[in-house]
Amino acid sequence: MTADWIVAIAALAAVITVWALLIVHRGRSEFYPRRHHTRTAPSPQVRQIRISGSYHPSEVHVSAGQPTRLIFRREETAPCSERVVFPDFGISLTLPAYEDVAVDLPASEPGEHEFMCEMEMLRGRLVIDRVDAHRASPREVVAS
Ligand SMILES: [Cu+2]
Repeated sequence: MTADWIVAIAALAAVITVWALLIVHRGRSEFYPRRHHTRTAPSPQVRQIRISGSYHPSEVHVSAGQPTRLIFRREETAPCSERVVFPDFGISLTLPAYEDVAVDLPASEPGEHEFMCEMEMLRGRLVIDRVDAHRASPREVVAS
């Protein structure tokens, strides 16, 4: 009678131990790849630029050290704005009218980069701010 109880409790303890080990193992294998994934593919900082006679806004600020996605939307059919060129990044893209076109730029050092139409009549400027300068902006202080 007593021996039966000891066997039953030992069996139960073994089942609980295996179950606990499985949960810990599953938790680990799910947790680590997810962290790794967010580190290799950080989400870009997104800015929208509307084109109608000129770039709106014509000056776009982003933070250094983070990839950037600029979404151009050409709200006109004037052929002048058909292409946007980023000479510093070696990018030249056709912008179909009334469509969103994403321009992905790598994480960069602080600095300024012009963008323009093919004939250089429309001009815009991408300003990459130092991260601490960006943090000190009034909007960020209010948000924190
Ligand atoms: Cu032009």
